[in-house]
Amino acid sequence: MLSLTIPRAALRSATAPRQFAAAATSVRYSSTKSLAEAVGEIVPAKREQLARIKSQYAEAPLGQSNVGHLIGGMRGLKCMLWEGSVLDAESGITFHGKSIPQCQKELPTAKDIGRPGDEMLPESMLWLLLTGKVPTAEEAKGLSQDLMSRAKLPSFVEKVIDTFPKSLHPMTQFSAAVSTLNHDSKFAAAYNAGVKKTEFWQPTLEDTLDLIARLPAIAARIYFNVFGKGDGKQHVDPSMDFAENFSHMLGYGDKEGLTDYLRLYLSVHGDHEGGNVSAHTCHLVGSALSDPYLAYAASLNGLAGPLHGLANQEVLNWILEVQREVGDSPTDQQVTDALWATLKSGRVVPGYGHAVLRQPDPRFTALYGYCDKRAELQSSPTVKLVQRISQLAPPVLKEHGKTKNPFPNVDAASGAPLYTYGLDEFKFYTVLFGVSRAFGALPQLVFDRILGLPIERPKSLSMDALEQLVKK
Ligand code: FAM
Repeated sequence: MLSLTIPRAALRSATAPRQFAAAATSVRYSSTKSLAEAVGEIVPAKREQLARIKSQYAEAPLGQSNVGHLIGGMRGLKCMLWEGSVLDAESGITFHGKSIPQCQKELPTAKDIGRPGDEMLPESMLWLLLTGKVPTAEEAKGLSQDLMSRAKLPSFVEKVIDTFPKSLHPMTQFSAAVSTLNHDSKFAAAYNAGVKKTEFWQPTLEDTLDLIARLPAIAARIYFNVFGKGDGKQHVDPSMDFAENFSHMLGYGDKEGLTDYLRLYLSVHGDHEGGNVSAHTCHLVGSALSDPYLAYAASLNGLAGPLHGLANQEVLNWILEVQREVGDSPTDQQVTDALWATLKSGRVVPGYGHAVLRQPDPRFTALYGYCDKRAELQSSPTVKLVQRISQLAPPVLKEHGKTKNPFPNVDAASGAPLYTYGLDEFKFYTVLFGVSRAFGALPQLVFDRILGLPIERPKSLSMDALEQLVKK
């Protein structure tokens, strides 16, 4: 059992101790474990497993890489370690072996920690991703309160955000603000003070928790500055959970349906194995031992691309375009015509297709399921149109014949409930995805450092060098 001997203040100090002798978290609740203690418990087994794999299987082939991989975005190439989740083309995502419906059944919910709401807590998902174990309700609550105790932004970061022009895309503001938080990185301070490599994971975990805790305040400040909603102030109520506080900061605290939706949204968007652009970027940049703030800011820049996270903004834009064209009660033919018009104009249908999945995305199914449970969403024309398109688009995309997966992905469903609840500034939607992706990308940085994974450095070739090689 690890003892909690390092005060948080010492971790903040630029002269961090040479050794992180203990997992560090000052917040402890009754007799439950802190997350740092729970992670500390799995460290020896994880290291043993890697040592075993290395000694027994280092030369075992994982399939061949070929020229198609090199010029085709490395699709399907098995070349990354990622602990939190694995994505199967047919059955979708599992988090340490648990599907989304299993997580919905097993992970502590808002109600389990005494808050109004039925959805699993993103805090519970974070615990699962970092430890492989389902937390007890007390552990989930303890983690929630720990995060709330770390949520305050340094005032200089608020000032930096306030200097951004309103016209600067919220994702650019978000990534820039996250970068500035590295001023207080405990990992960077500990590294500079000479902490041992085997102990890198501890200040990385501290930064991970600090960063996740502060993302809502950054997002809410940007939301207030750009769209004038919420109050931009950081009122954190320690009795509330992460999503509830976030919802209040954004100005939607009175909307229980939106708050509960945010819990589900943040939980299912967190981790989607390692190869997607945002997750991979965090791991890549972190492999240079850049601190978690720098690694995650880079990740957000990848998430801001329209083929990745920005697709949720694109979807809503496009849905409203279609809605304007076909009205609130369209015929199937009108919707099908609108889909063909998009494809014939050379655009992609946003929210459809996936680089790995070959079935409807289980994240889509979970968010769609939420709409089915709430009367206010069932009656929304925007939600109805999203549901209609999810039935009509797959045959159109199959007939179009290009995409390998004609089914909806998570972004097809995520925006319409937000829109219906009044969070209708869809330029902000990818920021919500960005708050969530931290729950998956940052835990892997902790694993990277538990395992002492090396700097990432694959081999590239010029076309001339490639031709010389294959013609030999
Ligand atoms: N509409 C029209 N064409 C599509 C399409 C779509 N939704 N999805 C794929 N295609 C096309 C694709 O552009 C490509 O055409 P070219 O050969 O002319 O380049 C062809 O079908 C083969 O692509 P693929 O192998 O099926 O997909 P990729 O693995 O290359 O790309 C996606 C995967 C997700 C980038 C792609 O399906 C797409 O652009 N979808 C729309 C944007 C979107 O929803 N992105 C969000 C993905 C989401 F899961 C996330 O990351 N948040």
